[in-house]
Amino acid sequence: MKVKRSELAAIAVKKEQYPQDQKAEIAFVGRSNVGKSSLINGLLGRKNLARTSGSPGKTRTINFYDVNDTFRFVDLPGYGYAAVSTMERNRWAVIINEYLHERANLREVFLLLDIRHSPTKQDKEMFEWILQAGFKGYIIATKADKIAKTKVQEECGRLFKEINAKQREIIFPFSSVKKLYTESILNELDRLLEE
Ligand SMILES: Nc1nc2c(ncn2[C@@H]2O[C@H](COP(=O)(O)OP(=O)(O)OP(=O)(O)O)[C@@H](O)[C@H]2O)c(=O)[nH]1
Ligand SMILES: [Mg+2]
Repeated sequence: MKVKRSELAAIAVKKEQYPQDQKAEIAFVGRSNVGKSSLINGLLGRKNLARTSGSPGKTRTINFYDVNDTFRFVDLPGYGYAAVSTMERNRWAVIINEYLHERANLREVFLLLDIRHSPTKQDKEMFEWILQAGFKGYIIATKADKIAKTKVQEECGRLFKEINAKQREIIFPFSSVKKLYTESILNELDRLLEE
């Protein structure tokens, strides 16, 4: 896939604010700071379309990005960010869950995991939900530039085991800093949008 056009289509916290059409949507979920917004920028070849930050809790709304006028990437708030109040965390959880559970446009959900860390309880629960909801269970191992290139496959294998995945082919490494592995993710997106 070649990304020719990308633009912010909507910012939402409740479903009345979601775009009102039938475009297929690909959503990215994961812990705060794992690299969801950076991944979207990387795939789109944009520097700062999705806002990123060194401190967790940057994305607090659902941000919809139109791609080539044919489908959308959906950037969600992260979970598991300890430094905000319980009330704020619950508010984000409601925003995320309402989108994931009720959005008819949602075609696939990608779970992002930091390649250097073990999945948390929340990561495992999210992955279980993704599979049980009938999605394929794509995983993206982010920040792959932080480890040696020769270790990337091994660490992907470890993450894969720790999250209890079953098909070897659905984990992709990614680095937004070194712009590595973008092609394979875009190719997979092509395939799944054609289905
Ligand atoms: N080294 C490295 N740093 C990355 C990579 N991806 C993201 N980061 C950094 O990680 C931090 C968080 O990135 P974001 O993309 O804002 O993370 P997020 O998952 O959208 O975070 P929230 O919006 O808070 O949930 C930023 O400082 C990024 O520069 C990567 O592939 N490699
Ligand atoms: Mg973000």
